Amino acid sequence: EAGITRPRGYNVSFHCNPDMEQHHFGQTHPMKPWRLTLSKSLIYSYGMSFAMDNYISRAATYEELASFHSTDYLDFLGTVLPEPIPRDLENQNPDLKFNLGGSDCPLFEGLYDYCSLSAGGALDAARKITSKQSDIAVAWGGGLHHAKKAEASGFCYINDIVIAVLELLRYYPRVLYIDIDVHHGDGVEEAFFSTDRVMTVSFHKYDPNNFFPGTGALEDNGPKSEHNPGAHHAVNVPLNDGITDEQYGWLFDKVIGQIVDKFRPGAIALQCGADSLAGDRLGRFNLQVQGHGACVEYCRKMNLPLILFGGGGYTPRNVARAWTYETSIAIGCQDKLDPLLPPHAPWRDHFRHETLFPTLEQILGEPRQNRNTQKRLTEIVQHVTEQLRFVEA
Ligand code: TV7
Ligand code: CA
Ligand code: ZN
Repeated sequence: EAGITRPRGYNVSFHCNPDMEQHHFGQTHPMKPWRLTLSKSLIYSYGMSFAMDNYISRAATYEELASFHSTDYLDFLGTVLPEPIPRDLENQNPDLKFNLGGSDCPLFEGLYDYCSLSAGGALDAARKITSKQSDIAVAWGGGLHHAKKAEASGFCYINDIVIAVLELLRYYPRVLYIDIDVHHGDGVEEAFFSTDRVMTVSFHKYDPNNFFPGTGALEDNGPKSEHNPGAHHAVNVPLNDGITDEQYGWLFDKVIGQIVDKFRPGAIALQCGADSLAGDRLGRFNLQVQGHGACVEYCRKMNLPLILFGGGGYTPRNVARAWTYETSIAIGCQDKLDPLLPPHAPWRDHFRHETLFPTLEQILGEPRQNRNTQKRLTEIVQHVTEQLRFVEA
């Protein structure tokens, strides 16, 4: 069988920086930057680096970070010292400056470097797209969708997505942002609340009282104040526990299909948070690697410039599976991958306790009870159809 070859006239770039992956949020914190190392070694073991342009991303500059974030916040982020002793686990002190230093957004060694490397990768990806050197640019170290202009939130300090989309907006009249992380993409939605040049779409688990961040109801479509061009340009797809590949794929087709037809974006930014997979430590859905990857395949088939961002994902071996599979979709070699993980690889230990012969696509974990009815999913699609009547083509 032929190996993985590079299709002519079609370029995928891969942006990462090993320095980013060395950082630690703390022993018990669910966010593990080394999942990026695990993903990358799996991607490389399949030989995919030969079919992509590989770049070590640089750190974003202060000025680049300031394209979205306030200088007060950046100055504090750049000078604040790591906390010597991790505080109480449930510490959500309301006095925290910029929401920094609680248990969700701890102050750790090298925090500013971690943040600027994440944003640097996203920005490098955006520039490869705008210079037309890449058709698809992959930045698994980005996707930190909760960060606000002057506030850290939900493991996110710098919103690399907003910074990258702002770069895309210098070249494209309209950009479509899609978010398949299990959490609501609130930071990106809010950043573009008052423009009709970005449409944001988030699929997420929604339970205002029991699931972070509690926003993203079906009816929340951007402030409907008078003369706000951004009204109707936020789409929310609130879901319940246990959604399956079949249902999610159906919804994704219906929702994104209509939006692309109406909004006609010049580029797509896709946040591929892997916490929407079954078996995720924080997630609630039943998506398999195939169902999660089908969203990437759907976007690739639109034949528009595309950036793939990472995001959440708290069961590292499943994150590595999904992002490896999705990198192969970007390249277009998904049908050539050996379903069995390559043996004797250094990362193999992480999969060992599952089964003797772990595969790329089969993830382990008890499926959750599916609490999504077809009736509700149809309602969601109808709401989006009605919402799009207010959007000008
Ligand atoms: C993009 N869920 C980020 C998702 C951010 C989710 C939350 C935790 C959590 C934090 C820990 C920890 C945890 C097992 C899970 C209201 C609280 C409840 C902290 C204990 N274990 C993304 C953010 C979310 C930190 N936060 O979308 C240290 O779970 O629900 C909350 C807030 C207060 C704080 N406590 C949780 O995927 C990247 N945090 C263990 C140690
Ligand atoms: Ca989401
Ligand atoms: Zn998430």
